[in-house]
Amino acid sequence: MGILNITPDSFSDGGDFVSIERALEHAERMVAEGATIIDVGGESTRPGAEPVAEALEIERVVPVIEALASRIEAPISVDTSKPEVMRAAAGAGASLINDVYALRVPGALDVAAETGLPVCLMHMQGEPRRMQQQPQYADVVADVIAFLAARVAACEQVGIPRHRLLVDPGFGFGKTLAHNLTLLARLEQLAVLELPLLVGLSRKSMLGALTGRDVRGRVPAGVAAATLALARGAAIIRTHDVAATSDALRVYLAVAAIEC
Ligand code: YH5
Repeated sequence: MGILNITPDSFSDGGDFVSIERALEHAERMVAEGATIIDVGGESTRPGAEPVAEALEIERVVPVIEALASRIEAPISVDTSKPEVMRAAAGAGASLINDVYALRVPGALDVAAETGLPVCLMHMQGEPRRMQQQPQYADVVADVIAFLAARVAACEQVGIPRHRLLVDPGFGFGKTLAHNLTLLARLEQLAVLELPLLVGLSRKSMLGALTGRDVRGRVPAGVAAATLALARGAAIIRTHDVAATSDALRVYLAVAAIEC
């Protein structure tokens, strides 16, 4: 899963012709590099990031999803927590809802059910502005599993069947370095949920903490982390760095295919 962020840079706020064209080119490059899903996001959920208004988020993501849906074969996912963005994205051609709030925003469960789309439910403790202040768990793996199981049950209650769900432990979302490492080491235990596992590790601060590198220098660490996640049962890797990750995954899968 290649990440396509439609968030403001120094030249534009997203939504204008130039930023749509740039987004399409980036998505097409990621597909050429091996991405089989493109994850389109219009709101930053990095620690400390400010929320974005609903209308602005729709303005950013809908034109890109519409254009991509007609230009690429790969399914398009929408990284959003807002019900109206989910609805608009589904109308524009999105095939998957990727929600870091796991449909906890009021109205999101019902809208997600109405779209009929598959949903990735991610674990997060707290909310992006403050989640890294004091993350605390009794047992991070058990707590994440219990949370995800409860969200799966909430989905089933509103008519989203299990076969439409994926789960994600939410690396970096309300977790210390020790919590993130424990989750990666024990990722196999999430198999009790019996759902496909999506993980996002690329460029995250846990990689910076381990290597001392800034965001641009974290590709090798992210590739190592992605490979470890795959070995422990991940089905989908969400990454900014598609070419490098896809090479590593090919090596891993070729070795995993050998009968021992
Ligand atoms: C995820 O893990 N993450 S947005 C901070 C960084 C780098 C990257 C520099 N959406 C996930 O990618 N959706 C995001 O530090 C996600 N799983 C799913 N399913 C955060 C992000 C990032 C944050």
